[in-house]
Amino acid sequence: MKKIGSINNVFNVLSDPSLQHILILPHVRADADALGSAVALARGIEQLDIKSEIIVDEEIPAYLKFIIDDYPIKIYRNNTLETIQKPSLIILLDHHALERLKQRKKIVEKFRDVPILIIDHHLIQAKTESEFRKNFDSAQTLTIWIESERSSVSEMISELFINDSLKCGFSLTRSIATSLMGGIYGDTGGLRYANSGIRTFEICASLMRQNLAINLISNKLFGEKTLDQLNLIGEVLANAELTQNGNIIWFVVKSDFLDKYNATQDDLEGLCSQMRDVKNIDLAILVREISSDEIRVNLRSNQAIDVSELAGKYGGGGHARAAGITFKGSNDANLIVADLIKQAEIMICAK
Ligand SMILES: [Mn+2]
Repeated sequence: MKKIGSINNVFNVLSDPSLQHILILPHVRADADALGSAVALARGIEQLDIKSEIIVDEEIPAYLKFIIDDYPIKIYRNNTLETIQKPSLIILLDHHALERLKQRKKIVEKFRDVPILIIDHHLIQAKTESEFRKNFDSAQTLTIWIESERSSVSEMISELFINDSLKCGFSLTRSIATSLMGGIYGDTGGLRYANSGIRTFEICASLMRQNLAINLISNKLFGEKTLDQLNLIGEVLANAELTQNGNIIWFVVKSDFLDKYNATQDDLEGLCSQMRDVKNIDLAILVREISSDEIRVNLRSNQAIDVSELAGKYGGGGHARAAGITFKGSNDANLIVADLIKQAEIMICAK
């Protein structure tokens, strides 16, 4: 399914005068889009004199600090569950599955009677809305706005600020516009990917009226790499392997590889997209050994293959051109690659 609900659902929920405190939960390993949309939405909600709170799973990566612009984001700790105040609404942002909250899933489970609002742009595996709703506790009121053809959730949240006919009371500031533009840029690779539509450009034009420093946003997201990071990319590209047809490129990042370059998993963001930049590549696969019992796979593609469908075969998901999978338990990275390539080749041939 590509779409459930509409922006009007969000408007109706946010206009409820009894709202006092809204909790915003972006997906685990929050990226530019998840954080940009969360901070913009939180600031918009505060303009309505409603308290808002963002809780994430891990520290904010340094290169995304500009998107936060000093907004006080809370990081989930051992005592969070005991100390957290009961919200009047929980918003799931840039995802639509409780599993993508990781440890914060416990918050939703604790507040079973608190309504949930979902705002997302990922493809929906369920065939119907009622099938989708079965993934949630039936006691919980669920309001949904999912549009999988949107470039980013930041694009969707922008509508709340710039769509005058809505009259939601949000007003755009330079700080909010920077967060939103950062989110849109993050998910579209700087407006280069196929997910950038006419509406994306119209929204970017509206955001630019806030005198955004687009060069600084680009630099933070795509530039400003240390020499170690660039050397790491160099080694990945020098050693990446190609299938016989030359249309699938892949690389396995072992845990000791990162130590060599003083790198962290954050430094691998965007790397799979760079592998896709190789000419005539239909699919790029980056396999990362996170720990002895976790392997994470990034998939990037061109029109030859829908990687959200490929990821779906392994319990992962995402978008047509960018998706991911997490394998838990002890797995052999090379066997995972071999199987992914086999499945991908079948899908590419069938097209
Ligand atoms: Mn996104």
